[in-house]
Amino acid sequence: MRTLAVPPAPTFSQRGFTLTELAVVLVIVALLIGGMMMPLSTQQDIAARNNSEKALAEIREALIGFAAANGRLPRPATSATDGTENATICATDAACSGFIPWVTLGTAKLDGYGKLIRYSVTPDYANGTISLTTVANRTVQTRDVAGTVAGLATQVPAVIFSHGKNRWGTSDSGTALADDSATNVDEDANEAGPTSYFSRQAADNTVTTGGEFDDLVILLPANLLFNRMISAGKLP
Ligand SMILES: [Ca+2]
Ligand SMILES: [Ca+2]
Repeated sequence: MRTLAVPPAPTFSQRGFTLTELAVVLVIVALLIGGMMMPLSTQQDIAARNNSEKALAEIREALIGFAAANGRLPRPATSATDGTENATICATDAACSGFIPWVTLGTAKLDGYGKLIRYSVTPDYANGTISLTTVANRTVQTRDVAGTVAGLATQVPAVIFSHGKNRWGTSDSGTALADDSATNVDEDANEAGPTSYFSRQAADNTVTTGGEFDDLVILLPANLLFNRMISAGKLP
């Protein structure tokens, strides 16, 4: 009769973590969390910028749709808290520069930073029916690599823009946000309008020519607007 040899029971050393080992683990965990937190804020900035760009593009489409239906562009919102189109005819360029009429258009009111989206439209494009000879007067400028101002587009019917994350803007409740800079002259120009705007490379450095800049500016070109209005049968 064979007997099976019973292997000896394994022995374990009853040993826990030393304080040094725990400290090392905690340091590693802290480093991992720190490493994840940094990109998280960067990711939020990227998401806010993407959301702003998306909102501006959708508004441009809605503006074209409004013109295709009405033969003209809408005037800006009545106020920061009333998103219906201003019922009063724009008597000046400044009167046709304000906030997007989000209720009339059925679009977003705010950019990715919770600020009201801005809108400036040539009065002749918003007060009456547009024709192929209606002259637009909004201008968009940029800066070349040397910082010199260069024309980007002239005779633009409308400009749609976000003040970006920093400096200027208006909150959802209608509170004006601080400029906070004496060097951001291109952003100051966007705030002031009413006919000339800047669209350029973002910069954090205050000594950059034109100053710090994080605004997002898109324009509605006349040719695009005409093309879509012709397709809709609103222009000959
Ligand atoms: Ca800004
Ligand atoms: Ca300023």
